[in-house]
Amino acid sequence: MSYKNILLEQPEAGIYLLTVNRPKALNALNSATLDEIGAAAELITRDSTARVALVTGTGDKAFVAGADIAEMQNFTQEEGAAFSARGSRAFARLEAVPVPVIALVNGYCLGGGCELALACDWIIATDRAVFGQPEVTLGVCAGFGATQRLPRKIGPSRALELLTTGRQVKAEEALSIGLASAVVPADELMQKGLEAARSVASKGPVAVRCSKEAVRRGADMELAAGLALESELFGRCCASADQKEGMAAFLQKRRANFSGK
Ligand code: DAK
Repeated sequence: MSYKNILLEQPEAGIYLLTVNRPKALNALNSATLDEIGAAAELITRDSTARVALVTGTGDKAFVAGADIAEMQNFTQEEGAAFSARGSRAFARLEAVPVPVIALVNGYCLGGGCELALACDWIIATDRAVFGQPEVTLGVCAGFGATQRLPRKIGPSRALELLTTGRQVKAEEALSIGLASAVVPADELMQKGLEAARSVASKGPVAVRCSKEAVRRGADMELAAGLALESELFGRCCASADQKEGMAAFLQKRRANFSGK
């Protein structure tokens, strides 16, 4: 598939970089962009050599300023529901990517943009980042997952406050409420993102994938079932060449050379 609204690159082996690329509309998400994000997520999922992915937006003004208001303006009920389902499908595909996906948030991260970041595994923001769910200002509720993912991330009270006031949250507050995992100077975002990506990519690939599977699937389970899942995945790691190599390397006081098998 060729992309018109996103860029999909591999800056280094095993590291994908997905950039939403509609700078004239502050990278707003229209239907085509949502489909392309979903397709890119599928491609990364199918690539057994993928180790980690970064998601960002073109320019230093916005990560993504929301769903495309121009496209949504005259939606009927059916069209609105279909658009919401389209975004949810794309973000579910992103969330299901089996390797860690890190959002690099540069500037405005509003509405559907915040929902895109929430579908990633963690968020690195610049000190100029601004988060928010301003949908109610436009007369709609969130439609790409924020009513579900935001409360799971920052708790129902804080989520409802943001979802019903549309209040914007600056980077430091995003960090303090656990929405962002780190805040970095604006000109260091890509460097810090790549450092995080390299750190993930250097670890045992089977173990990294099992860690994500345990956390993601476990989030919807009762504790006992989640712990059983973890045990099963730990066993899977022990059947891997990566585990033999990682532990041999430790005992031989050398760096592990993982095969991802
Ligand atoms: N959609 C389309 N175009 C956008 C946009 C957006 N979300 N945000 C910005 N733009 C466009 C502007 O229209 C402008 O275009 P031109 O006039 O140059 O052609 C260009 O980007 C630059 O924006 P500004 O001139 O406004 O730039 P400023 O620096 O003055 O302001 C801003 C930046 C981010 C504060 C402002 O652009 C802004 O407030 N943007 C809208 C932010 C927002 O409300 N985002 C949430 C969108 S609603 C659902 C499905 C989905 C959703 C909800 C329900 N269902 C089906 C139920 C999701 C909804 C949303 O995400």
